[in-house]
Amino acid sequence: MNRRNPEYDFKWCPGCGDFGVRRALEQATEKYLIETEMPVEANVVVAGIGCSGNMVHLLEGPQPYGFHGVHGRTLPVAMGIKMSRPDLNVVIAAGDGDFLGIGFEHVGPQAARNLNVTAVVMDNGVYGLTKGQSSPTTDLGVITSSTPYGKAEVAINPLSIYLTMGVSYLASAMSTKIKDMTSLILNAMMHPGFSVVHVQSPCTEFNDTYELLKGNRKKGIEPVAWSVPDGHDPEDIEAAFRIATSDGIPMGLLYKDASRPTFDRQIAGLTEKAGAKSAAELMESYAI
Ligand SMILES: Cc1ncc(C[n+]2csc(CCOP(=O)(O)OP(=O)(O)O)c2C)c(N)n1
Ligand SMILES: [Mg+2]
Repeated sequence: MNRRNPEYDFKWCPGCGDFGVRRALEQATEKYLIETEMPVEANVVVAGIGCSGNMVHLLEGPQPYGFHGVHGRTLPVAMGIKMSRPDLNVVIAAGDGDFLGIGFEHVGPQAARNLNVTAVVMDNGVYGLTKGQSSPTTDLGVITSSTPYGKAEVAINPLSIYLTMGVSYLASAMSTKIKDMTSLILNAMMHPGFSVVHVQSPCTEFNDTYELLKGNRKKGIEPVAWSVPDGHDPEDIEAAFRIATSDGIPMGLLYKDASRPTFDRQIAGLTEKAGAKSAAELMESYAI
């Protein structure tokens, strides 16, 4: 519940990083509407299941359409929407478990297709909604409700995986840095192709990583998060890989390739080539 939307209870815990992501997504959407002169109804938020899934309920009054699908299937739903209505701005809001656990198999194919959608992945390194089981981004040794003696696997590196799979716009952000996140999300929306903004969005209840990410000088804790250097060329994929595989978590724009054709364009070209078939021709094509 908040001042702008007293009807809806967001069901996020105090201090949850997702509040910051919501603010950035709201602001990026508002700016996108101004820049593109599109109506708010031309925007769709597709959410997965999890605390992050609450993102479908964004603004009070006129707001993007929201599609709250099933766990791990934001990408197939987003693909369905984008292929039937390529004119819409489709934004995915998913958790680390949703996008990189149960839904992981969809990332590679959509990156290869360069599906023209934006995925905002809210990474809290845990399955927050179901009360704290480990996720693919939980660090080795962390005690969670599903790993009571410590997690046995190392955390995956989502940034290098996205690059390997061919995501054509990749940014990394922190939920407390709303201004940076807003511009990274806005640029992702404007990008022609599959864009991912991977956000560190800590869970105060089950995996509070604020101090780890931001550091604490008094306690001698160095921050894990660091900024992508100003001189980084986001079109240089090797440099992007070097950044993605460095120690800690880089923040900023890692990679951007706006030259690849998008999937909707590609399919429109093929449809034109194939031409329309009559019902009789279609029936004939099924005959053995
Ligand atoms: C098919 C299916 N399996 C399991 C669940 C239970 N479930 C709901 S949310 C969730 C994990 C969510 O984790 P994440 O995507 O990281 O989101 P968070 O809550 O941390 O934002 C699970 C396992 C489900 N709803 N559907
Ligand atoms: Mg999570």
